[in-house]
Amino acid sequence: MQNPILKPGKKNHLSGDFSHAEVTLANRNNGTLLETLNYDVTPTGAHYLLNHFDVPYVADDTDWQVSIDGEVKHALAINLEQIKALATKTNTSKTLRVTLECAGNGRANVSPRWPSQPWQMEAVGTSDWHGMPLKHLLDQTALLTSCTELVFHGADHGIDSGQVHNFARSLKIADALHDDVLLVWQMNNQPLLPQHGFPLRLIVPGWYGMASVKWLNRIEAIDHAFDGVQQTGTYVYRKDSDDAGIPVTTIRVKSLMVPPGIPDWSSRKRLIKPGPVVLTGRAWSGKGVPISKVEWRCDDDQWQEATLHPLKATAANEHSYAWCKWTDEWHATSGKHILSCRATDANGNVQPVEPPWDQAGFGNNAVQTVEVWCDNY
Ligand SMILES: Nc1nc2c(c(=O)[nH]1)N[C@H]1C(S)=C(S)[C@@H](COP(=O)(O)O)O[C@H]1N2
Ligand SMILES: [Mo]
Repeated sequence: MQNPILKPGKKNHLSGDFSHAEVTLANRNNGTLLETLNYDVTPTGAHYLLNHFDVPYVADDTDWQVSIDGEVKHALAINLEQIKALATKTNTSKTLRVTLECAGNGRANVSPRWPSQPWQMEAVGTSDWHGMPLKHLLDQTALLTSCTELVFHGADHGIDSGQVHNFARSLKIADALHDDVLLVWQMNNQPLLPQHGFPLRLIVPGWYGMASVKWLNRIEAIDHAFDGVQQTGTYVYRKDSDDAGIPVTTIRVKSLMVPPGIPDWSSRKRLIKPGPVVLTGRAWSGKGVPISKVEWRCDDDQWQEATLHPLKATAANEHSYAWCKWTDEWHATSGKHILSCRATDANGNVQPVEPPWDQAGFGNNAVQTVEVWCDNY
């Protein structure tokens, strides 16, 4: 009998209730709590999580080694202590506040949906990531001119689409050598948590999360286009399975609202009292492009422009890749209402009202809707 894991059948879209497999994934990969959008930096334990396989057990980070091989003049194996020493010696340590979002965020709101991690809207978070620019480590190896891409390999191992592999993603040389692509060993001034890539990961600001490879232990310089499972088998915008598609890269403009009022425990439906209600949330886009406008509306009323509160950058920590806070006040009247918010970035990209179709539910940046009941409770 053929092993069904190694010989997977064709996947089909789902509608209706979540499947057992989707709930299993959701229990492993937590989303953020939308009320933590109040914090400029997401509390570390409330940052969303997306792990394809199992979290590798790393007892001790001192002997964690990264090998750099392939199209390089000097192949190298360097441990984390040596990487930190190099950052100190070359004075290249760097911290960036980065909003990370999973490319599959919003997948569960696309109908019919793809059987995968069933994110509704909560796969986003912002952290202060500390490490050093990748390019300074690559300086030590001298990339050959034949090198066109770098493949980043994680230590996690599993099966997807019938293929046994370690999680691995590539970047084109020009993207990988960008000043802001970091090798990271701290998240919010603490060593990385095991589930966030301890002891070493990549952070690719402005890109959807899949590019930021965790448990990084190998960098492979190659002279061709990488076609690993996580590069070409998935993370491609496709209309259907026959579509060659377009690779998923940088984050699309998006905003979220902290759901106002108080929740009902099991349904999560929300109750507010009539009168003034503070609305607040966050908005972000990819590639370091700032947010130029956030609007919100109640039901089908006119869109109202909210006040933006961009984070203040410091010399030690630029904030161009971090989300922007927005606030406004709403005068709530009795009855059931649907609140929505939508952001526009400095390039004029606006969130659509309907999810853009993608067969696997990637890049869904449609406006969030929050249902509230207004009553004198
Ligand atoms: N090695 C490895 N790196 C990985 C992943 C993974 O499963 N394995 N998941 C990726 C995806 S899809 C996302 S969205 C981010 C999530 O990072 P976080 O769990 O720290 O929020 O990590 C990326 N890096
Ligand atoms: Mo992701």
